[in-house]
Amino acid sequence: MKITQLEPFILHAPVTRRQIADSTHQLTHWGAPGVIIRTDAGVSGYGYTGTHAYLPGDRLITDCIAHAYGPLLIDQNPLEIQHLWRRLYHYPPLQWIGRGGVTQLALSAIDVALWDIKAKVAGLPLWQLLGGSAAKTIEGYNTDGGWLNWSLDQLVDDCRALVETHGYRGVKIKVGSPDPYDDLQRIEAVRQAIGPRIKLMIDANGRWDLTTALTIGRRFADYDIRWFEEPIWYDDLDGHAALAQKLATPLALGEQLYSLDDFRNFIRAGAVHYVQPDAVRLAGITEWWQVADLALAHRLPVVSHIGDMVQVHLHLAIAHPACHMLEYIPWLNACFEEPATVIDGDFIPPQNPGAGTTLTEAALEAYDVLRRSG
Ligand code: 0YR
Ligand code: MG
Repeated sequence: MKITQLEPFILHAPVTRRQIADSTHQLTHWGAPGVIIRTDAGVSGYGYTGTHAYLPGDRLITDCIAHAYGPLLIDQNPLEIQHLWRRLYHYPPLQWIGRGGVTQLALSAIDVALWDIKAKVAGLPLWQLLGGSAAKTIEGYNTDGGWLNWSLDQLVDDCRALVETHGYRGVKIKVGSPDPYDDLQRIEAVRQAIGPRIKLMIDANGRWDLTTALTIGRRFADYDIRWFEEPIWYDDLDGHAALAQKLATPLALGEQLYSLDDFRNFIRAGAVHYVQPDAVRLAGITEWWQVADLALAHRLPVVSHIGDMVQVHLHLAIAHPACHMLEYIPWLNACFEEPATVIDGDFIPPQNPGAGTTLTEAALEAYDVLRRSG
């Protein structure tokens, strides 16, 4: 079996409600720059990464896929993923400019497409190819009701509806307001609205400095916060280790870490409790699995960040023993042949062969800005 062609795409799909914001980002669309890898066997793999739909940046990613990695992939056997991954990851002229950022996101999309091909050739959903079982429950927690640009009333109404109407047993809300006491007020109101049994997570998206995170973080214990996510600048290992020591609330991070080595350093320093690798920010499923094994060896739970808007990570969560819970944000739902689905707070195991990444032709027609811009 041989790779014959790489066909890049860039989806820009609208977020569910006009515009959302966390402490650091504002967006109206979710971006999915990626690639369809075609083979001589008639099977095609779909892979993509996740962005904030900034076209000039997304074009760098698809150019990297098509022009930098593409020539290394043509005529290769797509089933030999570990071999290809090593070759691409360590290809000297790309390693020189890579190991993070654009080149890495490009590699992640390619790796996901290769796993999609492998599972389709096997005729299995990826979770089953990787040894998982549909008998395992993956609890969904929802992050699409807690945006920082919501008014307090809207925030509380959303969180209540997620729990009471949609059956979620966990919600995550954003913090990192200019005045952190506003955040405490929002946390208190949400905790009151959802009651004591629902898991409540908070996410500062790296906004605070160490002093603020320490001072405000001490108050979180009053609201039974399951985890405090990205409290301070992503790379500040010592700062996170200090917070982990001094706060009662567990720390979660990983969505801005790019490598197995980054995760090893944070885990070894005791700077993370909930490990949040993202297969489309790491170098694909291949490196995600390495990180999940590393976390398992330290008996730490893995709760992936979902730059892919869940599709791939649902398969991984079902298959990997360190996973029991997964984030849910529905922004790309309309794009897939089999969109990830939560019923009564739990994910439904996907049935189609592949990694869950196959796009509908209608989605490509409607949202592929690369086609449109030529
Ligand atoms: C929106 N999930 C996150 C989204 C998300 C961000 O900016 O990208 O909130 O990546 O922190 O936990
Ligand atoms: Mg986050």
